[in-house]
Amino acid sequence: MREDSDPEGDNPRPERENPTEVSPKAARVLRRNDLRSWTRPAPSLYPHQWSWDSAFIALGLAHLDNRRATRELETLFESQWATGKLPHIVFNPDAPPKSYFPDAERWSASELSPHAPDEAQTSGLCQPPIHAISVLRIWETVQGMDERRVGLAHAFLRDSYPRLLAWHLYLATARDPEGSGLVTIYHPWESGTDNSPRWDSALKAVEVGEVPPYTRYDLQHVADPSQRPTDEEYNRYLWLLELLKEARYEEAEIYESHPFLIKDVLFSAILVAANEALLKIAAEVEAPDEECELIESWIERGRKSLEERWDPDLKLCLDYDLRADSPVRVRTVAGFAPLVAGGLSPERLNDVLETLDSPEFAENPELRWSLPPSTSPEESGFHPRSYWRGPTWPVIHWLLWWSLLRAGETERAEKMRRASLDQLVKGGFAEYFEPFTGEPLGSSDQSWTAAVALDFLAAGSNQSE
Ligand code: 2M8
Repeated sequence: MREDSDPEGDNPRPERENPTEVSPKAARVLRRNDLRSWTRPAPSLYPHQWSWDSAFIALGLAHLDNRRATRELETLFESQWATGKLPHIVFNPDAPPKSYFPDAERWSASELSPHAPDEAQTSGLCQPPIHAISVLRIWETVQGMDERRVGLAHAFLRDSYPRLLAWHLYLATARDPEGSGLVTIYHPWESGTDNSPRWDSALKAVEVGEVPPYTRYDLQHVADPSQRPTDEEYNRYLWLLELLKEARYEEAEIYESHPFLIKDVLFSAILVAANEALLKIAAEVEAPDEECELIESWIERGRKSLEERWDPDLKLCLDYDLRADSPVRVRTVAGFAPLVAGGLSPERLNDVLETLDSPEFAENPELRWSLPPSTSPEESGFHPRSYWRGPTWPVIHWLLWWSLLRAGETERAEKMRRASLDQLVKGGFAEYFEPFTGEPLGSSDQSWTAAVALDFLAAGSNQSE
């Protein structure tokens, strides 16, 4: 029974955030994971720098220390590949041995690719492009502060702009050679929703060869292995990695031979939203007109192609498997991609909200909080405790909340913000939560959970709660 469903008003009110308690706790999590110029996603499970984690972390840090927030992203930008790619992991040379696998050695990115940076060891993949959204958030947060701080933030905006443009250009070209407006991913890890049932059929079709021996260290850090991907899934992840290495991370070669090529609608929608942010940054730094026109064309193309991936029966947007040449008919939060991309017709917005507010997602009567689980409980691949197969993820709530606000859906957005904070007040800053009980799962003290809590709270104080 949902704790916030109280039609008669007889039950005690659900817990509400108490900014004076939540905010210092969130700040403490970020401090604990802070390694001075970047932040570990979690103290032991994730000892390296992750790309989209750092983007979320920076937008939370912006409310604590704007300079530190800029540093978080600058550190990541220092490891940008010559192709423009922002790598999904930047390895920490001081991480304890045997703490995370696959490690830098297994990726061998700088040995295999002339495009990888020399100074840092990175993975060969990328993750969803939240970065421009985060850079813009940092800029917005300093507005009204003293001249010096605004000046420093503007310098950061100027330095970030070419980095972000190169990153988005890479995604619009190397990751979309068809010019379709949708980004192709090479691995479930690129989606950020690793073991989502979105990838089951494509992974199943991969013929797994000889994977060099390895030990999984992730299982040492969680209470129960069923919360993490299975060994079978890991074997496939590792096999795909071997294939990417064989192609020396060369995009054209990967496109030619790789068995896992998927047009990821959530990744693509985040890119559209990030391009909107980039356009605002371009205006602030007075970028040339041609660049602004290019960014505008990406936004238009992205929205158009997401509309083409809309499934009128499921009332969700679907990924497209290039190898199977078919849409992936699985109901997950990725289906809300058009809301994230924005610019929807009233009809499409209605459709998206109908699905969001249905028992398939946020209005499932069994849910502890009215928050969309990562996978619909009505899907056969749903699992309430297993990572991206069902648990709720605060960063996803942040993304949907922010998208609802942009769509002018302030009441719905506020409901989501409050429910997500309620969940955190009760369960702490966990990586993810069991959707029916609210039990915290995965790593505790997860940085991006703390970061989005800080942004949620800042939005609450703007409404003078
Ligand atoms: C998870 O992914 C890593 C692989 O990249 C893992 O499971 O080991 C995902 O939740 C991903 O979205 C996130 O960025 C990363 C670090 O929090 O963990």
